[in-house]
Amino acid sequence: MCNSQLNSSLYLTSVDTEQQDGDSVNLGVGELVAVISAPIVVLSILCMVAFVLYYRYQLNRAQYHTPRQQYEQYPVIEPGQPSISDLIDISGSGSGFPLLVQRTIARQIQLCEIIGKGRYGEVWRGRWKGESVAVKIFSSREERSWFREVELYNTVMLRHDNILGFIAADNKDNGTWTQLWLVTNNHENGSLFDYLNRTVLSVPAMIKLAWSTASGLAHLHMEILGTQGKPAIAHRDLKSKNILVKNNGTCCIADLGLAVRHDSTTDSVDMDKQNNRVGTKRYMAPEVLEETINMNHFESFKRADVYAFGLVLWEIARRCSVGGIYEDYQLPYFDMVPSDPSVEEMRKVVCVEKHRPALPNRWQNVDSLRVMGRLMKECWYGNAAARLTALRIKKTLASMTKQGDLEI
Ligand SMILES: *[C@@H]1O[C@H](CO)[C@@H](O)[C@H](O)[C@H]1NC(C)=O
Ligand SMILES: *[C@@H]1O[C@H](CO)[C@@H](O)[C@H](O)[C@H]1NC(C)=O
Ligand SMILES: *[C@@H]1O[C@H](CO)[C@@H](O)[C@H](O)[C@H]1NC(C)=O
Ligand SMILES: CC(=O)N[C@H]1CO[C@H](CO)[C@@H](O)[C@@H]1O
Repeated sequence: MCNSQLNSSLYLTSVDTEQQDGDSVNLGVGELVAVISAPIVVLSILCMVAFVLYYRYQLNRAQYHTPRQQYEQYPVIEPGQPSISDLIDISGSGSGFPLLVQRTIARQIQLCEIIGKGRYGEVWRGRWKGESVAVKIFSSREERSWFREVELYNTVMLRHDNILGFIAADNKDNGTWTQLWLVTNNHENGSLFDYLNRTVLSVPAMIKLAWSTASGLAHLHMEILGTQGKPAIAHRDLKSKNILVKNNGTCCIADLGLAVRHDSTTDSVDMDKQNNRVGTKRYMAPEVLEETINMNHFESFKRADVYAFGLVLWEIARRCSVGGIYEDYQLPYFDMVPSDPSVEEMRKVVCVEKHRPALPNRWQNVDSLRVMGRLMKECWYGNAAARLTALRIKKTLASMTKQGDLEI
């Protein structure tokens, strides 16, 4: 009822007054034009800006996913679709999944808890569609390690029981910060280093750990020809912290951030010159400590791996209980160098004084431990060419599996 009081004459009067003044009427029209056209001009400019921005955004998106066509033939994962093992069957190649699939997986992962931390970055336990996965998040300093590891997994047929299973890699860039992810299988029992520290082994359990690790190393070192083949690869940072223990007591080798491949056609080593990382000093072979290793000769790197593997065998064998007797867990050279030793400290012990980890006397009285002792000594020779090959070690340990069970 508000309008019932409205006086129409009052309204008309005001209009009349305006019309009586000629100047003010002219001004009114000019203002009217300005008032109507200004928003239209502003609005159309806004529309044009919005259109240009949207177009550029679309263009960016397209570039981000390039080359798009290349991916289209691959399965893209929808919710409720295949599990990781299904995908492994689909990709079938033994190397990584298609890159877009990897990115899709990585972006669907929920991080749950941190399970490891180090110079390299952090390791998280994550979940992907109900499956437990491990997510290694590299520090930006370790970008080359991430790059190298992803490159190896994506180009080489590496799928093997005793090499950590690769699922996906992703680099998320939020403008100021690049997060580098490597998603792999998760093994609840953690690294061999942690496992040995808290577990005492039976003879068969010892052989299982040693044999499976040797099997992984032999697979890395071996060149396989053909379409499903792989070049020979040397690890260059083998140690108990880079080996994981699976649920059934076998091991798998992890961390290929320093690995090199052999190009057998040119007999060259594809060393990543931009990566400044070096192996772990405690596990460095004498020729690496003395810098006499021939970096152009691929065989040299395999021999340095075998030296480090010998040290791992020693760590494992100490934890093997026979008649209730075993040694406590220790890192190699624990009694000869400080923690976090320098290259110079290691060189003095390993090259100058020619020390090697001591073999406990009790090992002489048990067949399997005597064989283990002999194997590690043959991995430790100062003369790299005299060392055993990973395949030889694997075969010796495999033959022990049968005898080992009889012995206890
Ligand atoms: C990017 O991520 C880093 C680490 O998570 C964070 O500190 C930084 O604030 C983020 N920057 C932007 C622009 O979101
Ligand atoms: C351990 O599990 C793997 C599958 O994860 C299987 O292939 C292998 O045969 C098992 N090894 C032993 C000794 O049980
Ligand atoms: C073994 O584990 C204990 C407890 O976590 C730790 O204090 C010790 O340093 C570990 N041993 C070695 C050799 O690192
Ligand atoms: C080989 C081994 O010790 N596996 C163990 C890994 O951890 C799970 C859960 O803690 C145990 O059930 C397994 O026996």
